[in-house]
Amino acid sequence: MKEKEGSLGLFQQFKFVRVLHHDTRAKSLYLLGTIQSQDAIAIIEKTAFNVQDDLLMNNLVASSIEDIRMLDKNDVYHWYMAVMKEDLEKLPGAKVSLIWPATQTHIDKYGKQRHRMITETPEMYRSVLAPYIETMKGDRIQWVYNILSHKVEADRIVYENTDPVNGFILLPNLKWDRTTMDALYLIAIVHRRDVASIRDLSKKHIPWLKSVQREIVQAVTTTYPLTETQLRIYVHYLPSYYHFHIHVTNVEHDAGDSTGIGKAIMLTDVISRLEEMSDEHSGFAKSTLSFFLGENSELWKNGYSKIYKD
Ligand code: G7M
Repeated sequence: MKEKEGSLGLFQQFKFVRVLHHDTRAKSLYLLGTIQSQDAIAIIEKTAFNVQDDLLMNNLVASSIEDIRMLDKNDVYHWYMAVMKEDLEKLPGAKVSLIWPATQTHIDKYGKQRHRMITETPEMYRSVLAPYIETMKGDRIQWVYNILSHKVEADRIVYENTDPVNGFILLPNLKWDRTTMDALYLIAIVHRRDVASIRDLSKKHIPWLKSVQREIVQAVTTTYPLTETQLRIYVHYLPSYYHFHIHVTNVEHDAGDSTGIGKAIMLTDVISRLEEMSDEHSGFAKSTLSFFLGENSELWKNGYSKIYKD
């Protein structure tokens, strides 16, 4: 088995503890384990088919089914089980991600949990979320700073505007296998550090947001065989990481909760809501925003559950 330097070593040391979550629809398994006595999370996800390329599809049907056996038939309906051919470079069967060392926040995030809808007023934001965001800066977003300083993932940058205020880096989301065009998933991480979430956006940010959106579209459509109307460009509220970033997916891609109501807001809608705000200093800090929240999260357990008390 060929693997990038060092990473297989780490995965080999993974000692299984328990299943955090099995998502049968997304065909993903979230496992808790340990590596060198520290918590680790392994995410194993079956890859999607690549249907972009007709040749590949011909090939897939003709030669990629290694073995097939009919289970049953009924009138015009026939069903089979099959073994697919796999190839680590061209046709990998699964994508594996490892989080190590994993924090309790990671474990809470990936474990199966029930959810709550929160209607967050500006006062609730100030008293509950804003102090929580302060605890989520620094180490928790080290991966973001590593990308912004070109320490990691630099060879995968799709586009960069290096301006410290207006600039951003566009690169593949770790959730993308980097080949399946129908599942294209990029993120744009801004260079500036004064916007943690949309709550920090106000009318003065409109020209900046518009230029970021324009540059994203330009970069994606010149790099990949996709047009502007095939892209879903959105932000999360709540995000998991409090440094402003924008999600870019192929509109065909089912990104699960990531595009769900109560979490995803289209960037164009963010911009037009700002445009509709009356005075010059208005922004999302003065809005009421709704989102869903996992019951395992600190924010629910030590924050909003105390307000809702049900
Ligand atoms: O919910 P939120 O908007 O905070 O989503 C953050 C996104 O960043 C998720 O879609 C993650 O898959 C993605 N992401 C998280 N990490 C830790 C990394 C990383 O290290 N590299 C890349 N390229 N994307 C990441």
